[in-house]
Amino acid sequence: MTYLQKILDETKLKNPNELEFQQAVEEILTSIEPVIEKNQAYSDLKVIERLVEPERQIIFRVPWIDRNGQFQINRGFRIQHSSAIGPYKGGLRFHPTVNLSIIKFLAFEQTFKNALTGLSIGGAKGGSDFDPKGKTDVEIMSFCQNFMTELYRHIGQFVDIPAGDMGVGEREIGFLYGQYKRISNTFEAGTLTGKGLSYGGSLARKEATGFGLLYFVNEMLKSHNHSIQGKTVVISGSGNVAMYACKKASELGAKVIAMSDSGGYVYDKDGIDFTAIHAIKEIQRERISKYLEYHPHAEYFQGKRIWDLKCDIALPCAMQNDIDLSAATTLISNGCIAVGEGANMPTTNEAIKLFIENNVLLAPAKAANAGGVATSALEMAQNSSRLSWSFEKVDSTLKEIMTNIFEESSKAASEYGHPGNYVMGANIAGFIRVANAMTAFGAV
Ligand code: NDP
Ligand code: 2IT
Repeated sequence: MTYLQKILDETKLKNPNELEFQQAVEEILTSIEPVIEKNQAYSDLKVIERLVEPERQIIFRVPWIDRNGQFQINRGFRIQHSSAIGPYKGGLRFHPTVNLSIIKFLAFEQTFKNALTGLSIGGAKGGSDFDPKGKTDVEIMSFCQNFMTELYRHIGQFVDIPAGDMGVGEREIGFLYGQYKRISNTFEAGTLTGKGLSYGGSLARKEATGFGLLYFVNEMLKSHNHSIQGKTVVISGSGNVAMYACKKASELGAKVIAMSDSGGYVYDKDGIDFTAIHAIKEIQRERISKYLEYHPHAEYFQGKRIWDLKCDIALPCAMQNDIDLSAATTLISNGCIAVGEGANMPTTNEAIKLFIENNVLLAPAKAANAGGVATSALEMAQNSSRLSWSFEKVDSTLKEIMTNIFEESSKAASEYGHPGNYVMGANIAGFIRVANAMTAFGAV
């Protein structure tokens, strides 16, 4: 049995019910074999054994009061995975499916993603099994305040900097920051990112993940002599990432024909209208089926799989494990040439393998969706300097960072014998940065 296989087996035994965490670890460990072979110090210093164990795991009770005056109890998490290259950094997810396995996989991924940005940020993730759907603003506020009442003692601008993820956007960050400010008696803006513009937020943070995804995908297509112009795109989800991916894809000349939410998908042969999606999702917080009120010629398919549509480019921007082997098989037989992962771990390991065997270009999540966290780090830089950058400055820096991430992933893939395999390239490039810092610190 190989050294890495042994670590993987032990990790599975030690975390028996955590399938998502196991999957994320497996994806990295199967990529880094050539790196371990070349550098004995990583195994001597047990870098991988250390990385499969988060530095700190915090689980807490969140009591809050609903609109009927009843007590509700949820579970809160913060996994501080690695502080090797900077303070812990990563989003908060509020979704009923949240559990320890999901937050651990997200924190693990975040460490390597953050390393790829080239910025000084470690990896973390947090969240709760709280379901924001159907809740009033006052309920959301009550939950966020009670969540922060525990979380505040574990975070800080030089310690751990949370941000948004599924179910956590500007409204929630406002409630969370307000409570942090109140109980810590500081205005330490760099403690949370994704803030509103009036109290330290950054222009273009909202757009950053979706825009960054398209900058990466565009670089990837160009380097394989494809143009994004005129390509047909299907996007799963219609939240923060999906929405701004749609906007940038259209701006670059592609045609987005379908988007979804957890209820179903809309298909618009004329191209999805970003303004309508934005109004329905970001402003009204409504279901995507409402798109038909704006564009009656469009079609809504309840409970149907969006990946059955024929497209050139698939952009999964919703949940983990959205594209399984069967969806990947359909996409390939329909002629899909590229997949850009806006969501975290949206493709199963079996589906990744199939895409690569079939020469489908795969932009892996930890590289392709790193624009969000990179722009969070730009928000922190603005907070530290007490300055606010223009939209153009943030956007052009984001574009530069995404281009660098593409080039680094591409270079690492070629250097280790797998040109064009950006999954391996991103895993290797991210791993090396973290591993070198850990090696420098010795046994910590
Ligand atoms: P949002 O909460 O804004 O949006 C999530 C979207 O996914 C919603 O449209 C939601 O629909 C949809 N969705 C959820 N479950 C399903 C499902 N089973 N089938 C189809 N659609 C579904 O979250 P974000 O856009 O912020 O996050 C999306 C993904 O991107 C996540 O994987 C997240 O980890 C990742 N990500 C986010 C970043 C960020 O900066 N926000 C940065 C990097 C990655 P519904 O409303 O019906 O639940
Ligand atoms: O998955 C992610 O990278 C995010 N949800 C963004 C994290 C951040 O700190 O901006």
